[in-house]
Amino acid sequence: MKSAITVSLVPEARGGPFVFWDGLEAAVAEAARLGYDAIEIFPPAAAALNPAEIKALVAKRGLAVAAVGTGGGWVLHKLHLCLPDAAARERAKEFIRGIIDAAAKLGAPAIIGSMQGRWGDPAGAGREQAVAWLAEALNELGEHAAGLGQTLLYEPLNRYETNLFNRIADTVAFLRSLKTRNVRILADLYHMNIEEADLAVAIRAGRGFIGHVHFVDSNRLAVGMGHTDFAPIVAALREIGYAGYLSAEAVPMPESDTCARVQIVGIRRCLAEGEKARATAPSTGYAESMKGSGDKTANALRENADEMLPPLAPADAFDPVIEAYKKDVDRTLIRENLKLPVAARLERMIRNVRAIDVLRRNQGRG
Ligand code: LER
Ligand code: MN
Repeated sequence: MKSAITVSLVPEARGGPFVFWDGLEAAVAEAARLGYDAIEIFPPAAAALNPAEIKALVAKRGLAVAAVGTGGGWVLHKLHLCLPDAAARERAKEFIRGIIDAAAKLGAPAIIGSMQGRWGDPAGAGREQAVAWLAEALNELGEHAAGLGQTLLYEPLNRYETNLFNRIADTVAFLRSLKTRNVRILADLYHMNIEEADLAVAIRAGRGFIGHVHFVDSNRLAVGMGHTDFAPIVAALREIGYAGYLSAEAVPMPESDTCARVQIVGIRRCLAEGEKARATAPSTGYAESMKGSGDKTANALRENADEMLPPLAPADAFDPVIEAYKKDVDRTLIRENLKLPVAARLERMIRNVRAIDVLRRNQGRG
């Protein structure tokens, strides 16, 4: 499984669950620096994406594009696939089609989340009619994506965001009823935490259908900041052979940088601990710090994130030669070193620098 992190290019969506907000270039640089595999983009529209530029930008940092959201059509234009007006539904499809095209050029699938809409709202169709419209749209758009060599992602949302499909098992049954075989499920752990009785059971029910995962804690914060038990979830994903992205569609608390750092540590630990390991999402100290409030909470979390992560390279440090060199390096010593607390690592480093200094001086004498 691979890691991804979200970047929103839609200022109007502020407050939404996207980690980075300061443009693609900054997001890609920071994601690469932290060791993510990919970014997931939330654009205002297809026209805001320049596939050639984005491809070059991510390739330069060794990243990929995991997926592209279509929710800008809802946030900015109040479009969705179950609107009673046929012309408005057509505009919604057109909006999504544009993003499918741009995403395909980036080697990524498009996501239908909030653009699925809901029934009965306002003075809209009944459930049966709305589901028929949704099915028609997914058949059309799913086949359009297939023609470009991409799947289309459909995301069941929680009951406060849609009244169409809220649970994985119901979504599987719905997708089985479609003519297209090209629509996959986006399993968002935040929505699932609200709707499913057991997240691991729900994931198993999605076998063969899950194509993307929004991997966040119970409160939609970074992994380790809530109370989700990640071990059975990761075990279930492994069991169904899921090899896609675990994408951070998280609320950037206490701010983007700390959220991104806590999340990557969380993903690594979840994946490293394996199936048999106890259900330990990383302890960020967040739960304890919640006994305090405001700045105290945020500061405790920042400090913990610093403790948890190995020191970071400077932002401009990506160098393909170094990356190639690193592939041949024995990492055992580095890993052992990283297990030590920061102070002990610093002490070792000072000792080594002193030893090198002595060697140099002795060389000078010889
Ligand atoms: C989109 O991925 C999502 O999860 C929704 O909650 C956005 O409204
Ligand atoms: Mn989501």
